[in-house]
Order: sequence, then structure tokens, then C-alpha cells
Amino acid sequence: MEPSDIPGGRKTRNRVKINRHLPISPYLTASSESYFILTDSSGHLPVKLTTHVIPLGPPYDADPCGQPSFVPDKYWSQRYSLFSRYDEGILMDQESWYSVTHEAVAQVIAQTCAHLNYILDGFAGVGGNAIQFAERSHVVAIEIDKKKADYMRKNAKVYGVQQKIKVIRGDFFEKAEEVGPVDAVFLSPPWGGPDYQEAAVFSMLDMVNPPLGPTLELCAKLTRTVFLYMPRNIDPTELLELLNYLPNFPRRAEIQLYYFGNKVKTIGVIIGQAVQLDICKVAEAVMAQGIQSCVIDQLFEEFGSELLVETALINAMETSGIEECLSIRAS
Ligand code: MGP
Ligand code: SAH
Repeated sequence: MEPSDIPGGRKTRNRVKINRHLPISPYLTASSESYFILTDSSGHLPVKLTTHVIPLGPPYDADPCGQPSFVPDKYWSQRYSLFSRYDEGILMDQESWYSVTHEAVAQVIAQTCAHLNYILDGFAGVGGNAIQFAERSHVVAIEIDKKKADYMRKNAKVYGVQQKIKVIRGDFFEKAEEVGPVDAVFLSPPWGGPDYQEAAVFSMLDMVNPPLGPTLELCAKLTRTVFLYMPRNIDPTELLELLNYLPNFPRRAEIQLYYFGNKVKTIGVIIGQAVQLDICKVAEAVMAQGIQSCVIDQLFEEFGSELLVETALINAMETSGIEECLSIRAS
């Protein structure tokens, strides 16, 4: 550990970056749960959009006492939002201050995955997500950086969940296959630092490092569910391209918007088996966006029961007043 990582270490003033409201995709402006269908030549993807208002928790605290020199005021004042037990011995290095997942967001993510027994956190940092997963599930946490892996072990002890996290220090690309099959892989990889905000649109395939394509290809060998933690300026239509790397995954996704006040701070993207879709709402989205026979064929394939899909489509047809749906299916 370096002296500057220790709470109470050296301190000088840091410049505060101005808070900006990044424009976000028009797909991602829901005020409550909604559904839409993404479509391109490769196929269709029903997406459930959910909103999560993050409770503000302890007030931001700008008291500089104990602030390490390398920590900007903006992040220091949010320390109890990052880890509510910050004062009980939480350790973070420089990169972690801007990349750790706020505790209340990590709780929403872990709650979404609470029915999954065994989760692999592939880029686990100092444990912001892994600790919350471990409150509900068994976790294997891979982290390439030795210092962060050591800090994660200590942070897990602060939360009393050290027995439920197996920390592996190493490269995701070398260690993941050793872990074997898991119920889900959680990925919160580096986004290239705070400069992700400079891009009007953050490309998940081009701007994540290590590149997301090969990461997903490896995930597809281990699981049928991935959970991505992403910036708020992603383009949701890129999900169709991500699916090319997940050939055997069920084509279904959920996008979670994490609201801090009226601002979407970050986004969760779940793809695959663990996504629970309401077929009636999918059918309504199909109607609202215009009907294509291939979308309907895919629904029948995806949801298995013909009766279930037909009933949902008939209901949606009645609600929307559109009548061509089943005749397209019949033709
Ligand atoms: P932020 O850059 O502090 O955004 O990141 P904010 O506060 O909206 O910035 P502002 O200038 O608009 O006020 C917000 C959150 O995104 C962080 O708390 C982290 O949870 C997450 N985050 C940020 N970065 C740069 C990364 C990253 O590189 N990787 C991961 N996994 N998460 C990140
Ligand atoms: N969710 C974490 C933060 C993750 S930040 C938290 O809340 O604490 C992304 C992390 O990925 C960084 O800690 C970085 O060291 C790690 N990382 C980068 N490349 C990696 C690789 N190839 N294998 C494993 N970890 C990697």
C-alpha cells in the first residue's frame, strides 16, 4: 500500500470538473418500465428498459480531513456513496476512485441477480460490485492488478463477506476459463478513464479496453447471461452487434438506467437467459413499432409456447387497433 492510498494521507487541492449532463440516446429516456424492439438485418432484440432511482444515502461530505492528495474533491465528497463503510477501513487506489460502482447501484445490480447462485465478476477492481453480489450469491472475482486485488480482499472483510468471494489475481482472458460454468458474468471493464464523457456516443465495441468483443466471446463459453456496466452515453442499437459475439444466447435484453436525482449516472445492460420479459409487453412493442413477420416468428421461437405468444399478440392487437398481425403470421 502507498501512503497516498491510506485515508488520512497527504492532501493537496484538486480542480473540480464541471458537472455536465451528457446527452443520452432517445431510446433511453423512459420514466418507468418500457419495451422496445431493436432490429437489423441480423435479427431482432426485444429490450426491457427499467429505471432505478438511486436513494441518495448519506449526504455528500466535502470535509477534506483525510483526503488523499490524488483524489479529486468531486470523488472524495462522494466517498460514503461509493462505500457506506468507507470509514471502517475501505481501501481504494487512484483508478478506483473514479471507476468503483456506487454502493446503492451495486445493490440494485446484485438484487437483479439475486436468483443466480454463482456469479463471475471479470473486472472486479476493489470490489464495489463483488461485495454486493456476495451478500446474495457466491462470487468469483478476477482482478488483474495486484494492489486492487489485495484491497478487494480487505474491503470484503470490512463488509464481512470474505467467505463468499473467491478473489483471483490475474488476467480475465487467462483465468476465466478455469472458473468454469457460471450463472452470469458481470463485466465492468475500464472505459478509458473519465474522458468517456468527451465522446458524444460511447461505443461499447470500440472504446472499452480490453476490447469487449473477445471478452464476450469468452463469456459465451461460460454462461448464457452477461451483465455489462456501461456509461450513460452508449448507443443501445450496438446491442445487436454485441449479440454476434454471443451466438448461443437467448435474444433478450434489459437496460437499467441508474438515476441520481434527474440525471442518469450509469447504465446496466443484461443480455441472455436471466432477462425476464413480459410477452404481453413485447407484443405491444411489436405493434407499436410496426409488424414484421420475421419478428413474430422470432417471438414464437424465443417464447416457446405458441398459445402464449398468440394470446399476447391478440391482446396487443386489440389494444392498438391493428389487425394485420396474425394474418402476417398465417401467410
Ligand atoms: P463519473 O465519471 O464520475 O461520472 O462516473 P459523473 O459523476 O456523472 O461525472 P460528472 O462529471 O458528469 O459529474 C460515474 C460512475 O461511472 C463512477 O462512479 C463509476 O461507477 C463509473 N465509471 C466511471 N468510469 C470512468 C469507469 C470506468 O472506466 N470503468 C467502470 N467500470 N466504471 C466507471
Ligand atoms: N466494478 C469495480 C470497478 C472495476 S474498474 C468496482 O466497483 O470496484 C475495471 C477494473 O478492471 C480495473 O480494476 C482494472 O484493473 C481491471 N482490469 C483491466 N483489465 C483487466 C483484465 N484483463 N483482467 C482482469 N481485470 C482487468
